Amino acid sequence: MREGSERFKRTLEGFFFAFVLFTIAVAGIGLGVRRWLPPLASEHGAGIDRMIHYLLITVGALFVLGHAALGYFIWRFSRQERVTYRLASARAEKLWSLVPGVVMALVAEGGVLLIGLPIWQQYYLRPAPSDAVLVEVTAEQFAWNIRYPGRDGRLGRTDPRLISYENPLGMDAQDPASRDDIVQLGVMYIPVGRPVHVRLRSKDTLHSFFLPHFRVKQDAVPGMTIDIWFTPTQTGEFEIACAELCGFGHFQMRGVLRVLPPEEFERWLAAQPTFF
Ligand SMILES: [Cu+2]
Repeated sequence: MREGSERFKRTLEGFFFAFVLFTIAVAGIGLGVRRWLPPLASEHGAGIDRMIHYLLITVGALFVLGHAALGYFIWRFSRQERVTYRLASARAEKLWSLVPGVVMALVAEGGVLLIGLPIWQQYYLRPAPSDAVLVEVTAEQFAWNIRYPGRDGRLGRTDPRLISYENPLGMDAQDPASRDDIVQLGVMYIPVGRPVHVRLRSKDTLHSFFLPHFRVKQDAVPGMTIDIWFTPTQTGEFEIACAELCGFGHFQMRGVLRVLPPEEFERWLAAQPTFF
């Protein structure tokens, strides 16, 4: 009698413990899906969110299932009087090795191929539309230099040898295309609803241009110009973050992104002084 109630108590404890862990896992997945990402403010970002949510839910479910199976085995076989073992047949062993592996590959990789590839194609493999707003973003320790091409729509020539305290981007004053270029430090203005074409560069080391609300994250690599584009869907003020540990001041490498209604953006742009 006494042994029976002891066993019952232990079983109850086991179930309680399993219930707590199960709740933490499921609540974690649920919270991740609903609260993890900041509110979405770009067009292609919906697809990226779909991909992240799909992976979080399916891989989360596999995680919970795997632990439920593990818990079951511990519960089931810890109740035996003696320690014994039973060899599985070669066939069962192969089957149980192969099937879960194939299922996991299908779930994870299948999702990446079906959901992820079209977004990848949309985000990276299409050139920016010709009506996109062109903005050059040059990262440096520890700031974001923003340059607009001005009325001619062309960014002027730059040369590292021309870089000085007064001319941080090394812009060439002799190039006519440079004359109307506009340079901002740390604050980037863009219009809502129009594609924005960012030409990303770096002056010194690796940085990563990160717009969390826009699901935009791209490394800036010295010596390379990397083109990305996205379409903002919300007006407001957002954060530009550096997502690459780039030195002692990395933590303060923040910029501000202001997304304005198109007319307001045009008015702002027209009011900016040119660099030269
Ligand atoms: Cu940085």
